[in-house]
Amino acid sequence: MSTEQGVVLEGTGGVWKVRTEAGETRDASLRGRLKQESVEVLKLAVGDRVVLETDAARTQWSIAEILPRKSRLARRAPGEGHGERIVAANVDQVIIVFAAAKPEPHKRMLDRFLVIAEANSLESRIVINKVELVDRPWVEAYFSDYAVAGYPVHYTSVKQAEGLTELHDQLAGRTSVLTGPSGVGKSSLMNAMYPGLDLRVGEISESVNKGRHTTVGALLHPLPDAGYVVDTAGLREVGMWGLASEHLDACFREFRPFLEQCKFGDCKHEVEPGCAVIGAVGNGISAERYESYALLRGQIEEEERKSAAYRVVSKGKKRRS
Ligand SMILES: Nc1nc2c(ncn2[C@@H]2O[C@H](COP(=O)(O)OP(=O)(O)OP(=O)(O)O)[C@@H](O)[C@H]2O)c(=O)[nH]1
Ligand SMILES: [Mg+2]
Ligand SMILES: [Zn+2]
Repeated sequence: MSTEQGVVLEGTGGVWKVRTEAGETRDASLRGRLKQESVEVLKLAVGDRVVLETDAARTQWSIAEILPRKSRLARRAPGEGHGERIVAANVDQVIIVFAAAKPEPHKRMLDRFLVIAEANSLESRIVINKVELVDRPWVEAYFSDYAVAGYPVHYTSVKQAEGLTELHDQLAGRTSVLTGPSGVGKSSLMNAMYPGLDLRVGEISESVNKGRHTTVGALLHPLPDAGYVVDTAGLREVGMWGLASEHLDACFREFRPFLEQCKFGDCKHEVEPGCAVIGAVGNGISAERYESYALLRGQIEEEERKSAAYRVVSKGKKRRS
């Protein structure tokens, strides 16, 4: 019996593709004992590091052990309720790509992606592609809130081969989740940075994949320079509504220095007197980011009200039956 360590690249129908340290790809199933061991095992995800075992003939491989994760991206905010699904494990960063134009950037959507990454305690990196289509000072001013908030922002153009080396350097040796709206140039960026690499990034259009990605899950692509890129459709739906409204404020990273200074411990930063967040708007927190917070908070609270009402209704039904 010999063992090998590897990284899970994808999983379908109980068979997991695992890339070994030697760079070979093996199909493996979860060992029976592991299957029963705990719920955690049911959440085996791409990016997980595992120990593979094989028989003497080296024909059958099975996953004997899942090594501890250092991070993960989940469909539900960590520790908040049931039904958590791990999209990818051992993620180092989330790369959020938008276009400077065509399609027009949507900052409120960018904020949602950032909240999702923050809720999972993951670093984010923002990429604004197609910058050759717009005035450079304008676009840098337009996204300046994010640099001020502390996010690295890359300005790239696949067309003019701009900013690609810098982005490439940040992907090397790390596991990155690449995300962003359709048509912003995610696949183009990957192909430009890794010529000849057959990446499926964005290949499956979101609409086609919509009904499938919950079961099929994400794909992990090995990069030539030792990193990985996770290709996952519909990060937009990940996590957000599992986040409790009172945790949203800390997901706006530039709010954090002020959160302890609000007069009330349970301050929602809406209308409360002595709110340090509101006090910092225009001076540490941009008005737009604050507005985005208020908007999202309203949406999450609305979801919470709906699901509380739903729980009451379904409880009543159960009792009658
Ligand atoms: N002008 C310009 N067009 C670009 C640039 N990068 C990509 N494009 C074009 O934008 C369009 C969409 O690019 P894709 O790479 O397919 O976009 P994507 O983000 O992968 O989209 P999905 O796979 O649908 O999520 C293509 O026509 C590209 O040629 C750029 O820097 N400048
Ligand atoms: Mg694509
Ligand atoms: Zn407050």
